[in-house]
Amino acid sequence: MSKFSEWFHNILIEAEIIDTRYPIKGMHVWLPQGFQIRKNALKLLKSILDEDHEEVLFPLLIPEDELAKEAIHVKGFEEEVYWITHGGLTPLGKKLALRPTSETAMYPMFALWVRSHQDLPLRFYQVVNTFRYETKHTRPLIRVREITTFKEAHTVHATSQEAEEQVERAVEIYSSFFDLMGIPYVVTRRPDWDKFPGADYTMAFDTLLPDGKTLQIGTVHNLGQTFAQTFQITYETEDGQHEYVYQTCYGLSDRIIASIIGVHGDEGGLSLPPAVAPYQVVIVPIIFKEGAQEVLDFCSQVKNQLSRAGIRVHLDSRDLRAGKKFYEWEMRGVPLRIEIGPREIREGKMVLKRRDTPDKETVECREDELAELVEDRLGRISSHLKEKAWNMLQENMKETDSPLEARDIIQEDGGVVSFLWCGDEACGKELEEQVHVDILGIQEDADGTCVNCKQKARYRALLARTY
Ligand code: PR8
Repeated sequence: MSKFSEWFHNILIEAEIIDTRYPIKGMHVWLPQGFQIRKNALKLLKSILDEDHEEVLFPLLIPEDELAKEAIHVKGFEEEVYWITHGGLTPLGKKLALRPTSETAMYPMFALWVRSHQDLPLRFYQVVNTFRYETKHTRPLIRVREITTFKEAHTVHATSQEAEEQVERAVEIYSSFFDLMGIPYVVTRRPDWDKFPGADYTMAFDTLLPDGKTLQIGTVHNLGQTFAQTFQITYETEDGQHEYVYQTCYGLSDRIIASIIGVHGDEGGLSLPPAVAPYQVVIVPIIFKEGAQEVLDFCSQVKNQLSRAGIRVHLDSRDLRAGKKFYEWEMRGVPLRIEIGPREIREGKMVLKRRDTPDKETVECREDELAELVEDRLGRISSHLKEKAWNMLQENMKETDSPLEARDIIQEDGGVVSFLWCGDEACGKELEEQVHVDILGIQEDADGTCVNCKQKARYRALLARTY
């Protein structure tokens, strides 16, 4: 197990994110701390999506014949589907699949809903659990068999151009979501052999974890008319013709939380972006034998002030050593700590300690300016975490014009290597084998010669070791 892998597993337990002891491989229990981070992240995401999407909720089970209808799609998922075969003791006439994703649950219904061009576009999303019998090594939050936080959006359009535009819009939506949490990413168009089963093409977001491996954290698929033809989703045009619709879908998973933890954490534990931290601020009273009540009362007032300003704040009044509390809240990643003792009260000051920097700062605590001051520091923490994470990604992106050099870079330093590529599948697969990595995807058109086969290059492509 790599150092990061070990760190990641330990922090999930120590910071009480999830309990991995549930007796089914790849399925875990969200604990209150983890659940709060998840809830805050989903709240941010929903607030962006709700601007022009509608939230729905489809059943978990999909009848076998619907799942099997779209041949390429079902082929892509056949090894990963969990089946329900019985209701109690009675064998079911028709097997039911636990959704691995919901295209085949939703699209037969879309066929009923879409009638005329006036019904379009449709933009739906749901946040549900999906099930995939992953055969690769499972890892908590990263590769699970029950994806508990599957946010899937599905859109329906009259024209191919509108679907294209929706793909761009979805990339913008996910970019702004990841930006709020300071998670850096590269966006690529996946190679054809690695696209979503049934899609015309797939755009993917990948971030870099500290062990130099990338993690795919989101995907956007242009489905073209493939599913529309399979499920007969048609609409009547203004001049009375019947046309197939164009569709897109895009999804995120528990990997959102994995990346928040992995990208920002350090040897002290979690370091949470204020946007998702369960507590953004913790107040630790510094208590001596004398004047304890006065300190606690003062801390309470500070807490109320911050709380009134909408800041998620906790006063840790437990009868424990302050040092122990510091350690615990740092490990849990609380962005800002406020320390107040008798001396601070006397001097009208308080001590601020940011999780993301080593220094402490003593500030005046004028009541009317306090919330503003704390908000300012939380803003600085967000920017700093984001900047640090982006720098880390950029420092670990290298260019190469030789497969051997690519292999050496990846083996020694990990990270993302970019190169010129012809775009041919056989050449790409040969390259993947030679370098022992995956091609993440292509980023732009390019001139020159392919790093592997020396034919004309069509793209700049990225490769990395991936999760
Ligand atoms: C779709 N249909 O399904 P996608 N554990 C954790 N995260 C995972 C796992 C797993 N086992 N498998 C995939 N993901 C489309 C889009 C509706 C929505 C994450 O797309 O199969 C990956 O980060 O690409 C992936 O980007 C996302 O779920 C969506 O899955």
